[in-house]
Amino acid sequence: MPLSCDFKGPVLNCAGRSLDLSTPAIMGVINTTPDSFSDGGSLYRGSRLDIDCAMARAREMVAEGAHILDIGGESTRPGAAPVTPAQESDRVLPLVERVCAELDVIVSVDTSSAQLMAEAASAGAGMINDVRALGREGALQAAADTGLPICLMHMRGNPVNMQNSPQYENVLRNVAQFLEDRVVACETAGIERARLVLDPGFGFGKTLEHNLQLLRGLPQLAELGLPLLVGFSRKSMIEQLIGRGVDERGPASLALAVLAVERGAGIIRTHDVAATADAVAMAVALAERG
Ligand code: 7PJ
Repeated sequence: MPLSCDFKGPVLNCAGRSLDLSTPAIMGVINTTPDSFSDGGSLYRGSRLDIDCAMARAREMVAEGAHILDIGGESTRPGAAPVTPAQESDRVLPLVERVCAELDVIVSVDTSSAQLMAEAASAGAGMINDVRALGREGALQAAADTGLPICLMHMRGNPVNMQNSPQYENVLRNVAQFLEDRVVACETAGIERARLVLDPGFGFGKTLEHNLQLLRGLPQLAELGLPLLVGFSRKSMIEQLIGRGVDERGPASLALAVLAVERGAGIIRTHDVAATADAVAMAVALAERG
């Protein structure tokens, strides 16, 4: 199969920094949670986030080629303890402030909290990434007011119940319809289409078969005409396919990143920036040579 050379994404204005999606961009994940599934607690000393350690990780990811850093403070792992908006802001904002002040990178804030969206934008964040697609009370308005690009992700159910035998009539069509409906809700709230990025939400209320159908169907999702963000990094679909524990899923995550780029993904969300940047650069270089 010839590799697609059809990236042609737009340039997004992320609080004054340009995100050029004419080739795929790398989004590095920084969790300020004590309990995320793959790297939770790695930035903690005792019960507190070690902000210097988090800054060192952020600096390293930028040096490795991250275009965006996605900073989150809510674990969406099944069974994770819920956080209040105040707790989430306490975890995330100090790091957002420091990264914006010290590093030349686009900061994305991974949140469903209207409060944190507003606060992060004031602190200089350049993008909002919401796994609930602005479904929470006040989120549409808060996101609209920031003027920032927004990633709308599909999730079936909520993090507590999402993996209890999720069912779809046709997962690709259902996810596409959900995302289109959220785009319309955004437009109604005053968020222009050109500010939106879409994500099918791999692993969020999906069986292995659903995830595979969505990966196969990425080109159809790309036809919605908006950039696609995908996150496979270290997710359990890798264990289901080739039996790797969470610390051994890096190489398989690269394979998925390359396949997603071939199918039109514009932003790859990853815990492993250097390796993913190389894998994606290789896919792009080959595509450019036909
Ligand atoms: C995703 C995310 C994803 C977007 C998480 C993890 C779980 N945001 N936040 N897409 N996953 N847009 O890091 O594996 O797939 S949290």
